[in-house]
Amino acid sequence: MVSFPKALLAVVACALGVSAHGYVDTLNVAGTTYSGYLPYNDPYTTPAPQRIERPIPGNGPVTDVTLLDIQCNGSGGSGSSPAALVASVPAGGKIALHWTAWPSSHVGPVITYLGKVPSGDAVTSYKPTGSDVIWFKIDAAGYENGKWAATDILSSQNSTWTVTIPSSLAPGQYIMRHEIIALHQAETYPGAQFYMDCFQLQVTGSGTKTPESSYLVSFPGGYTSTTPGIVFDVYNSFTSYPIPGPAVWNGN
Ligand SMILES: *[C@@H]1O[C@H](CO)[C@@H](O)[C@H](O)[C@H]1NC(C)=O
Ligand SMILES: *[C@@H]1O[C@H](CO)[C@@H](O)[C@H](O)[C@H]1NC(C)=O
Ligand SMILES: [Cu+2]
Repeated sequence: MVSFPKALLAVVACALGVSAHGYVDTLNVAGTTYSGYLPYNDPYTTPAPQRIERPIPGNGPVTDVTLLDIQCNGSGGSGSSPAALVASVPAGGKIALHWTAWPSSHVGPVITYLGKVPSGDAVTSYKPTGSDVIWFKIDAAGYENGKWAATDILSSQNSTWTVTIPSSLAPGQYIMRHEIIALHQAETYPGAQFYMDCFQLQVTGSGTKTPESSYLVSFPGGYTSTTPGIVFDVYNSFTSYPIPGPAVWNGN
């Protein structure tokens, strides 16, 4: 039997078409189920379904970390458009995100950020610019005990990733940026594939905290071609993986 290098197999799997990648198709926010934005249905449905998720052009990745599309996808470098709806979640509440079929070749981390909407703006109209330093990490998993978060762990959890809104978080409107970084072609830059979905949240409760500036990044800006973990060779031996971006904010 002919054997192919694993890297080549991953490229072939990716070229097989739309079914090869993924996005969040459904999510549960503190007990209420919502559909994600469905890129192959919503644009063709009249009237257009109202979502809590900002539109994405398809199920493919962004690979250029300098584009505004690295925030929430969008298309053509212009970034995301706001969605009509907002989901309510109490500080301390859970959000379970279900991904469509995810190829086992697409190993990598699963990372979730929140971005606070500036006072005076509404999440249903706010378009963060590339210099808005608002994004902080609330959850991140990479490679632990020989398992990758985006493949081994996600598939063992019914393709569902659950994040907890920090219980100390101050109420207000936030954009939640949930992403998988697929590393199967990340030996050079550009190569890592960024699959992100952004959801509009109203956080309720009596929290009083927001992270200090050392936890905050902009997108673009939060990742560069030289950020550890953006270039990474998953086909050579390694024992750990540096998850890109700022430290996870622990709520203090
Ligand atoms: C992200 O954007 C790119 C380029 O605009 C597009 O090809 C791709 O399908 C999008 N990915 C997702 C997950 O929507
Ligand atoms: C897996 O997730 C889907 C989507 O949320 C859900 O409809 C299904 O019931 C789940 N299956 C199990 C076994 O939990
Ligand atoms: Cu792919």
